[in-house]
Amino acid sequence: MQAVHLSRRWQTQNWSVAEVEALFALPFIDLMFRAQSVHREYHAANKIQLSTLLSIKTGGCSEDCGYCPQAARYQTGVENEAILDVATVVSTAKLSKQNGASRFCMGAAWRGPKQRDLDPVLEMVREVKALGLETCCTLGMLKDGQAEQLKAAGLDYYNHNLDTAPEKYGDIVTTREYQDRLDTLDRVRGAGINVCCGGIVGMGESRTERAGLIAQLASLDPPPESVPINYLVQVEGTPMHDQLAGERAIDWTEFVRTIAAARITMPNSFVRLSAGRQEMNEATQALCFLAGANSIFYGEKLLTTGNPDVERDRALFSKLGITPL
Ligand code: SAM
Ligand code: DTB
Ligand code: SF4
Repeated sequence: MQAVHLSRRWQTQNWSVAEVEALFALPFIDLMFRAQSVHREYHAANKIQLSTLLSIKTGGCSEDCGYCPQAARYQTGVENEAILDVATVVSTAKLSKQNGASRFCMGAAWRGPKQRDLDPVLEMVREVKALGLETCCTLGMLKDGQAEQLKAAGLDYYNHNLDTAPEKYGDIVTTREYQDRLDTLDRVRGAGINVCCGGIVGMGESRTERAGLIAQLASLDPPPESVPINYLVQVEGTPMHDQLAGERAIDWTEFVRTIAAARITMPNSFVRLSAGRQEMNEATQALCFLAGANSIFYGEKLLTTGNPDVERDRALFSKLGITPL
């Protein structure tokens, strides 16, 4: 019962980087046990939430995020597409509901939306919500008043990631600051929208920097309701391509440890095993679930890159006795 008692106390604690690093330093089995103990206290042990992603505006982005296939400045082969029409988005959302998703996440390759961009998105949110799905958007930085408009349209979650530790951030993105991201998160929170905020593992960061990302996320007040942990999808043409090659490769245990650290430090949050599942074997995914991941992206595509198809995920869930939330 000691672990149960401690986890309650942790919930209200600000996590220092050193404290999160101490979690990473635990023997793997001890860390798994601790994460699973916290997980069972706060969540149904064998239930996983399913979100489906759709890119509603693809490519041609002005930003320089070093991991991103949609940045206009990198030659990645992603074809630019103007914003989808509302009917296409709604019919895709209907299909994902039929497949069992409970949340529909609409992503756009913008630095941030202009008002003329936001208007059709508001309509999409209204119509997707009317289908009985939870709604999520990821549109980049928000200006004053935009989060309120999204809330009024029925937006449940806004995704905006911190991506990495503050001290690593400048190596990955130069066209906006860490503080810009925190400001957008404040606007989302202030409008009463649930926050979905996480980061990427495998961009050449150190363990201290991985711990730094988790400490930042856990110290948001309150912590994000949803925490996507992405394993870098290496796309040719982006500066981060080959980041996981040779000496810089990170071991699968390190990714699982990051999930466990997120679970322990943010006990109430849904931790999403996000991008990178297609490159991951089933055993590693199962360990991520054991470490406390209780949400995935579901459907054969993320935004521009692949994700396991629905049949494969159904088979994995069946092997593990997991059911969708
Ligand atoms: N343009 C908006 C923005 O940047 O906030 C929304 C879309 S952006 C693609 C959403 C998030 O996807 C990024 O913040 C990043 O964490 C994640 N992402 C993008 N490319 C990725 C990749 N190659 N591997 C893993 N995650 C990635
Ligand atoms: C998040 O943290 N991961 C998703 C979602 N939020 C928008 C995006 C992953 C994108 C992977 C690369 C691609 O498909 O373009
Ligand atoms: Fe643009 Fe978002 Fe990609 Fe950055 S992550 S380049 S802002 S689409």
